[in-house]
Formats: sequence, structure tokens, C-alpha cells
Amino acid sequence: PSRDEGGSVVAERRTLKIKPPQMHQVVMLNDDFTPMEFVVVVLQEFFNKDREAATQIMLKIHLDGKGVCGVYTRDVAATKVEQVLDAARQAGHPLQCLSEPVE
Ligand code: NFA
Repeated sequence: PSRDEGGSVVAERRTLKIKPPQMHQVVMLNDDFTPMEFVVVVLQEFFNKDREAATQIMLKIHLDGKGVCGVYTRDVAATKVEQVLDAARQAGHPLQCLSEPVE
């Protein structure tokens, strides 16, 4: 392996440098008030789901209490969460979502 001026091995660092970014999943939580149709529209608009996929994800959240809307880099996931919370607030719905690192 090649060494820098101090004699430290640099080849390994070059390898580590290209590791893929930590991914974050956007998780949406069920509640008793947000209309199903609103959730389906949000999933289509912000998570690029077609109506069928959006409906399946919405029902999963409704039945299980939570569900993954998509997996993104940290900044993109944070933006999705903001978009959902803004849209819910504007519509007067209590819909909640969050992002968390994927294992
Ligand atoms: N549980 C909500 C209802 O019955 C629908 C819902 C689904 C809300 C997914 C939030 C998330 N209207």
C-alpha cells in the first residue's frame, strides 16, 4: 500500500472514502383522524408512488401503526419529512412522520 509523508497507509482510506452514504427511512405513523385519501395523495406526491402502491402503504400504516414510505440519503429524507408535516399542518391533519437510519 502507498504511504503519505508521515508514513501512514493511505490506500485503505481511499477505499473507505467511497463507501455509500448511510440511508434513512421515512416512517409514517397512523392516527385516528387523518383521512385515508389524504395519506394516499401525500404518498403519491412526495414519495413518487403510483395510486396502487400508495394505497397499499397507507393500509399497512393504518393496520400496523406505522410504515416505511421510502429510503433516502439523510438530507433528502429530512426534506420529505418536512414536506409531509407542512402539508398535514396546512390541511389541519395530525399526520406524523419521521426519518431514522436504516440498520
Ligand atoms: N387511520 C386513518 C383513518 O382511519 C388513516 C390513516 C392511515 C392515517 C395512515 C394515518 C396514516 N382515517
